[in-house]
Amino acid sequence: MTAVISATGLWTPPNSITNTELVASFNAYVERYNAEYATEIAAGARQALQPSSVAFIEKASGIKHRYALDKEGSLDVNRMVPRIPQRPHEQISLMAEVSVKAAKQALERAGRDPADVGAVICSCSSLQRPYPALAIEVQNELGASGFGYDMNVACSSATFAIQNATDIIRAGHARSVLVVNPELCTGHLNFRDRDTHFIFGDAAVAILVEHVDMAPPGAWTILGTRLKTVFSNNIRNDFGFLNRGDEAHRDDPDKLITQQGRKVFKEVIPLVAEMIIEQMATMDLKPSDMRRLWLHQANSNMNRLIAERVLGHEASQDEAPTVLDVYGNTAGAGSIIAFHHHNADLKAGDKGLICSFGAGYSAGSIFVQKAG
Ligand code: CO8
Repeated sequence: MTAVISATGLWTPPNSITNTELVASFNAYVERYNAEYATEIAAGARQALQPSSVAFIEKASGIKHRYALDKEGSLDVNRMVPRIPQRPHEQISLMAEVSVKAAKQALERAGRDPADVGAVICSCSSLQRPYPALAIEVQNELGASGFGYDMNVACSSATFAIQNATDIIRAGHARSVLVVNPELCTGHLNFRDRDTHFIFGDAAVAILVEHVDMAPPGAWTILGTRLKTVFSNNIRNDFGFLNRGDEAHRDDPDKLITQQGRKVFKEVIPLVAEMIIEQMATMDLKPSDMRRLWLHQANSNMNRLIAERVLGHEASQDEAPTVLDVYGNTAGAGSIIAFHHHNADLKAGDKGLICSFGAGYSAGSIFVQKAG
């Protein structure tokens, strides 16, 4: 056992949006759109938009609220995009700022001096710029040593980065690795799309992964990791620097997240459940050995079905805690938020699983055991 999770940190935006508020904004937009195009809609030349519903959202996803960077701009029917003023180069960039907030909490919880951190990985669904790497800005802001780099694996960004951190430690390149996972999902969410407008929220997490010799009290030993990817277009975002080469399509809806939710639901459940069960067999772990599952927070029905396949019975909230109702889907941060809020009560020797799944498709599992 080479590496441990020494501590985690969480940054949550100050404002939460309820389903009622979100649906009111969306339905006002629908009403206005349908009135504006009433003649074309009546002539069959254009499709009327359908309203959203709180009851559908709660039944289909389990989401009740989500935190948002800018509630007002996201809900303003004349805008429906968060207001995020551009910052001068001299000021810390937004994604680095929220990462640093989460990171400081993780470092403080571990009692770690930032100068002892030897590598920073910033891993998330969407990076606000290609370079310089946000991780290097975070490294600089904290006064960490060593090196930093960015990576992106959509909803599996945090778990893939935890495996990278473990590999860095195993190879001896650094002994203390800070993973930050800033997920400002409302920045790439289409608040005018009924199928996705309710799903995502904003948050940032930090995970301090360290050599076992440095483990503070309450650390979690990393017993094993596994990553899996299978290509799929069912969750896609085509935003990128090449878009400027085709002005006609630069602002098409596919430059924000689009997904075939039902297909994702059906295809990802078996993929993830099989991956976990196979790894448990390899590690000689029985379902009864698993004290808690901290699953990716995309959909409560998906989590119920995955947990049931892994444990062999319906999981209680204690066995597979949900934070989705309060946070919505925070992409890579979801399983870590669940872990952050729900690991302190476990005892030394208890085993659990942090598991992510999402676009790519990508899935990552990190088996952990509470150290003595
Ligand atoms: N209100 C009312 N009705 C609605 C709404 C709404 N808001 N939305 C859809 N409907 C309608 C549909 O149009 C459909 O109508 P009809 O039957 O007439 O065609 C009906 O409701 C049923 O629709 P669905 O079959 O789509 O409903 P589901 O029960 O499948 O629920 C979900 C939809 C909630 C999206 C569900 O399928 C789901 O959660 N799937 C899994 C999705 C998932 O796990 N995605 C992973 C995403 S995470 C990731 O990797 C992305 C990373 C990048 C982050 C980016 C942040 C912006």
